[in-house]
Amino acid sequence: VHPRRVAAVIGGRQHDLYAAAGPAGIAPETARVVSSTNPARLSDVVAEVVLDGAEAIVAAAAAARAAQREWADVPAPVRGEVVGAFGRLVEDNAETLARLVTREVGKPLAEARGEVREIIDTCALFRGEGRRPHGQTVPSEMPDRELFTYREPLGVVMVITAGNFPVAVPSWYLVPALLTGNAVVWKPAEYAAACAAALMDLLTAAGVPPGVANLVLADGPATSLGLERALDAGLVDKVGFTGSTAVGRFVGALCGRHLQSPCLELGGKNPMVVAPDADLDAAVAAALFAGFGTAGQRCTSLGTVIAHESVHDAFRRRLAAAVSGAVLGDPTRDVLYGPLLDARFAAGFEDYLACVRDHHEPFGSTALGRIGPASPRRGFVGDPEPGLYYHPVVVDRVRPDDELFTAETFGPIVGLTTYRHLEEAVELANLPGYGLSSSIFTGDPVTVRRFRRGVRAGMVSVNTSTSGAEAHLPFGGNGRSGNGARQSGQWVLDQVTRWQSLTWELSGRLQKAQLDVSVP
Ligand code: UN1
Repeated sequence: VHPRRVAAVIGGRQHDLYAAAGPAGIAPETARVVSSTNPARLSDVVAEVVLDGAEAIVAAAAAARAAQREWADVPAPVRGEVVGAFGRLVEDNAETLARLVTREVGKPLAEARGEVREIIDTCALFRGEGRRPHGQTVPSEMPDRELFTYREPLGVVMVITAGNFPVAVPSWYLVPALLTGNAVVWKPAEYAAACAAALMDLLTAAGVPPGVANLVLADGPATSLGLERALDAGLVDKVGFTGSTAVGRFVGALCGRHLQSPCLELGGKNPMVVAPDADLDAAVAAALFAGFGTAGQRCTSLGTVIAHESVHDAFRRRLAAAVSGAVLGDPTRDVLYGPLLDARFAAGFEDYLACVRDHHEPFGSTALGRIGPASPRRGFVGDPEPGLYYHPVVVDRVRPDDELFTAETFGPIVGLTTYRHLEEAVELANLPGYGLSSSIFTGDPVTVRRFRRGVRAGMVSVNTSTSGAEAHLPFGGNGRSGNGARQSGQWVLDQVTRWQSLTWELSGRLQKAQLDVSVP
């Protein structure tokens, strides 16, 4: 299979390195080509990716600005039909798209299919929302006066996404932003560029006009410079960012200087509390999926299990058995997890393994580090050698001052610690400073309520996994996990629209609010 060449799409036209100068007048020498490879077989180049410089981001934002007004004038129900058509196209191409996700980022096929399903669900929701972006009628304090509210698009939304959910998470931003009449510039992760190009093709085929959706590929420094210039030039009205806390801080500061509040979806160190009355088998099944599914590379992945000391030993024993019995490997097969996303993520994960080697009590696996001929694993399917496969690790007795307790590791590693009283469990759950997802295993409603109210997480699960939120619930976090913005469902509308009020005087006189109010 020849690798696909992926280049920016600006104003509806492909910007290719070998074109003399791109459609946006971008000089070809500012671009360079990198490969996006299959993490399960590194010799398999999925895409050749043309990375542009900062000027491509500015050009894309300008193209979006030019196209947005006309798009906003398309009636909302008609924009809803475009979103509906996009959902149908995703459905018609679901298997191809899922296989591409698996090939490019190594996600097991079943999960990739689920990810594609999440786009279809999002489109189903927002297709209907095209007929429902309701404003309000508000009573006036004076006679013969009408008050209304309207939702208006923001203008240009810049979307910057990670590659662990290369198609679903971008659609959480793109679909509602487009539905409400915004134009978008999307900068996906370069190691997921083929997935991005496929999604972009489907948006175009669904009838999103040229310039209304633009795709740019750029590395971190070019993206931040381009974003800064586009903000300076007044070409971006909102930034949606999914990625690390460190980059989120940077994006937040940049937007703050332009008096903008971005939608930040950052990391997590998601806790699972196992109470004394917990169903331990259910808790182990959830810990296995949440901690090791997607190779621990979801922002909602389980970080630390906080088990009551009375159940710690039993839980530890069962989790160890479940982890060592898990089937890993080739993501096209029926496995718990496949390779890590990309070489950079593997290198980052190795750093955490180094601190496990030095300080901790690992168990649940026979080895630490990369799975390969020198470090084989029972229950591995496929050929481990050419892929970025890692042993699963559980580390017992993590303490609050351990790096592992606070850092988002983004790999197949789970910490275990104990508590005595629920207050202590809540404190440990909040201690790393994140606040994305959390879960508790108990049958006691009073315990659930106390945990829910005490934990900072935007998402709380009871008797189930920290990961795997449904696509129509508010998704997002606080603290190191984000700025309180919520995605998904109707809540995301507040991220992509602004409220406008209308005061309509019908009395023919000047009636002054607060001053001309007569209360009998
Ligand atoms: C992410 O990792 O950025 O709740 C999103 C979940 C998925 C989304 C994860 N629906 O685990």
